[in-house]
Amino acid sequence: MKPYLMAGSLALVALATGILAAPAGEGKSYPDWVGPGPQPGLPGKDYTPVTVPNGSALPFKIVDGVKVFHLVSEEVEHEFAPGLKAKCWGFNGQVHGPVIEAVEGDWVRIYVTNRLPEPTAVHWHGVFLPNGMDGVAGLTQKAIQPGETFKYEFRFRQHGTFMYHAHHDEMTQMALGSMGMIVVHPRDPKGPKADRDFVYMLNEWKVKAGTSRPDPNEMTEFNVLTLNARSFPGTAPMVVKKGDRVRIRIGNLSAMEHHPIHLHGYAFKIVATDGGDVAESAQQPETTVLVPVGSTRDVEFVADVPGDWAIHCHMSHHVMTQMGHGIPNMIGVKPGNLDEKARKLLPDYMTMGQDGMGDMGNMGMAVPKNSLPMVGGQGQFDYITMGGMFTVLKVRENLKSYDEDPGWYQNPKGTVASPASPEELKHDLGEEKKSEP
Ligand SMILES: [Cu+2]
Repeated sequence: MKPYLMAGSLALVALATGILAAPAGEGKSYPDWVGPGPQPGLPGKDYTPVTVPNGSALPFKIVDGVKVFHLVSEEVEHEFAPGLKAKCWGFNGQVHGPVIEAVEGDWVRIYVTNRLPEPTAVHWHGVFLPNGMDGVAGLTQKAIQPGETFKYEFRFRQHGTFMYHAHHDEMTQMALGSMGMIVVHPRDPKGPKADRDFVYMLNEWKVKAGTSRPDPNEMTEFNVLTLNARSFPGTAPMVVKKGDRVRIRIGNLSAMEHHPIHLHGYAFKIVATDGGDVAESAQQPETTVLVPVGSTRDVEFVADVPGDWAIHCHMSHHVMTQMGHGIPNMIGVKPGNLDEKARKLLPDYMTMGQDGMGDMGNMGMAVPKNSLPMVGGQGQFDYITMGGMFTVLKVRENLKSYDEDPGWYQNPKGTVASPASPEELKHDLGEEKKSEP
């Protein structure tokens, strides 16, 4: 008997005798999850397919009613943002791997080919499955040797947002990017359907400026913080129409840190975790969702206010990039003509920090080859002094296509913060215009 059938038969017996409860919040059991059967999720798909900014969903074939996927674990030359590339470990030529998308009830067969220089295994994080399909090398299966292809098969008997990741030499393989997201749409959806369904994986890396291999030994000083393995200004915006119901699914497989992801201009509700749906009565309104390491969070809101709304990790060092670390603190230092003198020897020299660090992004100073400046990218009004885990939610009233970046938001007249006039200062604050200092 195949191991999964054996495990499944035990589960059947357990279900019949009431030992094994149905998954919390599901309200029903799936006694048919032990083997291939009818595929209720396959025909009419009453769901909005996922949108993966800077990524994609994994194509599949249907063979005898089974959704067949193929993941290839391999080294990939990956670009974090224009200017910084590194040799990472991903799947199917991408970092991170493509999103596995299915419908609750689908029977899936996932082949995993190992093209890494060392053994691996793939774990399906959060998914209820037979023990032998859990993907923990050594514990539940033999490791997949370089050149080998293993077969995993199980039925998705839950819906939700899950993850997959290497579960062998985890510290190295995950630090190099061996991970991806899994989205299982409900078979019987309840509540309003999302018009836009975005998926993000959060991660943190140590890539020393000027090098091209992420360092898996790092425990504290991560200097490349990513949304779907991209760092702003390398992150694609989320484009939505005014009035869209937006779902954002966020997973975190960073080595060490949790990320509080903050959305401007809106409050959302946390509707699900990788443990299941959150009961409506327990959905608190929030503007920031903390996504702990090894967890997913789904948030939902209706995008009813047009604009270019920032969404970013609220840890201020997580919206920095490589050059924001290990530099001397020069705030308050009066450099006098030091720069002028130094430039005679080093034409690009510039003392950092007389005005904070905001001058580091656009100063045009030579940064080491293959590295990113400390922060940012050009915005509509000025330089944006955030990088790393930062992107923009673009909400538009008139939108031709979700696939096109609609450009910067054209604010209605009189709705942009601007310099105060002498008349306004006098009228509201009683201040006379002072002469320049
Ligand atoms: Cu963070």
